[in-house]
Amino acid sequence: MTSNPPTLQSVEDEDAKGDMEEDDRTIKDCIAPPRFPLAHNKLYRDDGSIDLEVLGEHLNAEGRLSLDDAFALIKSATAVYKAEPNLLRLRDPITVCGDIHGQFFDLLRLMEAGGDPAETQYLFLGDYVDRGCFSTECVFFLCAHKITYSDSFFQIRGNHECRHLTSFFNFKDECLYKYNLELYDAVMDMFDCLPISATINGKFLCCHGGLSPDISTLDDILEIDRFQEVPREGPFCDLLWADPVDDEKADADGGDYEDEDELMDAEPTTWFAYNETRQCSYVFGIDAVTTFLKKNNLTAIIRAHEAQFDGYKMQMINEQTQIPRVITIFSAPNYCDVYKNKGACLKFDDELLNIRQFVSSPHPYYLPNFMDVFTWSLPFVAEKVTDMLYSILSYENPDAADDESGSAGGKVVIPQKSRGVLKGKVVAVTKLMRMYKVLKENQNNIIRLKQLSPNGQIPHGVLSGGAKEIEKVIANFNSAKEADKVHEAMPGMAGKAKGKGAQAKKKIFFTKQAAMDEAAKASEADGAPKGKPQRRRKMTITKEDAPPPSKPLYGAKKPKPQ
Ligand SMILES: [Mn+2]
Repeated sequence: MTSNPPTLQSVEDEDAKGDMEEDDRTIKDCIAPPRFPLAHNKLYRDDGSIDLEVLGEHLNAEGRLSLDDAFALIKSATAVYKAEPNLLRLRDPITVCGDIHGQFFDLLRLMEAGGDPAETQYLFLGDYVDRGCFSTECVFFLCAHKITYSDSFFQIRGNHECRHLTSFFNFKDECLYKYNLELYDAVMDMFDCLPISATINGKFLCCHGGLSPDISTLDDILEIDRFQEVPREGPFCDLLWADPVDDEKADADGGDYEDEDELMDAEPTTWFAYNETRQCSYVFGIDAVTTFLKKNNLTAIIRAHEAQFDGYKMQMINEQTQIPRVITIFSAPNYCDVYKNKGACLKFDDELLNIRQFVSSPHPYYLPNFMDVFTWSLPFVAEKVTDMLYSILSYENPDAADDESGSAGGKVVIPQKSRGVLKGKVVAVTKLMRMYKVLKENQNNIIRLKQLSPNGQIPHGVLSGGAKEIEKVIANFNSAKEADKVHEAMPGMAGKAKGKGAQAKKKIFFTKQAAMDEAAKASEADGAPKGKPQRRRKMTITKEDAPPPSKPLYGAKKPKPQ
C-alpha cells in the first residue's frame, strides 16, 4: 500500500508526493532526497535498457533503488563479469581509472572528465567500495554501465572487493543501513566474479596492486582460480595487494626497515620484500619490474591502490625512453574527506597518454560509521548531566568548590564518614566533567578523524596529544596519510607475519624461471649478440585539469520556477 511509511517498494506516483514534501521543509534550500525508491518503469526504458541518466540523477539526489531492481542489477552484472577471462585484453583508446572508495559524487565527476561512457572505453582498477559513504551508489552505477556497455566498460577487482575488508571497513554497514544483508551477500558474490587484470595494446599490464613472485608470465595469471574470496597470500593476493618500492623512501634510508639494526644490513629492495605497510603480500623493486616487463614484452605496469597527492605517480622511469615502468593512478579526490589530494584518470590514445586531474565535489554529510544523531549528541548530553550532578552534590558539600583540581591530595581535612563518601563522588564527577569538556570541544575534529577509522577507533596516541595533535593529523595530505596508514594493512594481520617478514627481507626472485632469467641477463651484459635492435618506443605524456563540470554538482540550488 502506498499509504504506508516509506519502504523499499517502488511507488509509481513518487513525484507528486516528493513535491508536496519539499514545500514543508524548514530550510527551503535543502532539497529533500526522493522519498521513494526509483520506480521500475523509470529505471528501465520500454525496450528494457537501463536509463543511465535517470539512474545517475536519482542516486545524485540521494535516492535509493527498490530491492527488486537492486538485486536484478547485481545479478545481471554478475553474469557479465563471470563470462570474462582473468586477464582482459583491451585496445586503446581507453580511459583508465583508479580507486573510487565509495565517493559517488566524485565518480560522477570522474566519468565526465574521462569522457562519455557511450563513446569512451573505460577500465576501472578496483576499490569501488569502503571508506566513503556512497559505495552502494557506486556499485549500482558501475553495474548499470557494465550491463549497458558490456564490450567497452571494464572493471577489475581491488583488494577491498572482498568480505574481509568490507566487514572491517564500512561497506557492509552501509548495505545494512541502506538495504539489507542479502543485498550485501549478492554484491560479495558478484565481486568474486570480477576479472583481476588487463592488458592495453598488449603493452601495458593493469592490475590493482602489482607484481607477484608467483607470476612470471601473463599465462600464470590465467591459471588463477579467481572465483573466490581474495586469499591472504599467493599470486591472486599479490596482484591485488602488492606495492612498488617507494623510491623516495628507499633513497632516504636504503630500504623500508624501521629498526636500526635492520637498517645496518638493509639493501634497497630490487626484487621482492615483505610488505610491512600492508602486513601481507610484497613490495616489488626495479629488478622485478624490468625482468617481468622484458619477459612479457611489456612497456609498463599501470596500477592503483595507493593514494597520491596529484592523483597519479610515475615510478622507475626508464632513463633512455623516459617512460615510467610503473604508473599509479588514484581517482578519489580529497580521499576520506581529509587527504586534500586531486583525483586523476589516464586517457590512452595511441602513443599519447593524457592525465586528467580533477578536484573533489560536494557531497551529502553522514556522521562516521553511519552514526545516528542521538549517539553523536551523547557528549553534549553527558556534559549537561554531569554538570547537574555536580551542582546537586556540591550543594550538599561546601568543600567541593575548593576541589576543582580534581586531585584527592592536597590539604587533608579528616571528614566525617558520610562527607568523605560524598567528597569522593564530587571528585569523580569533576573528572568526568573535564573529560566531557575535552570531548565536546574537539567534537568536530574527532568526528572527522573517526571518519578515517573503521570501528570508531582513533589512531594511537592522537587523543592523548590533545586538540593540537588532532588538528595536526587532519591538516594535510602527509599527516592524514600517516594517521591513516594503519588502515592500509590487511585487518587482523598486525604482528602475525613478523617471522615471515624477517625471512622475506632476503632476495625473493620470481619462483618460476628466476634462475634462467638471471643467467640470460648476465650473458647479455657480457656482450652476447642481441636480436634485432629494439625499436625505440615513443610515448608522449601530457597533463591537464579536467574541464569544469557541465552539470550542477550536488547541493546546487534548483533554478527557481518562473
Ligand atoms: Mn587498494
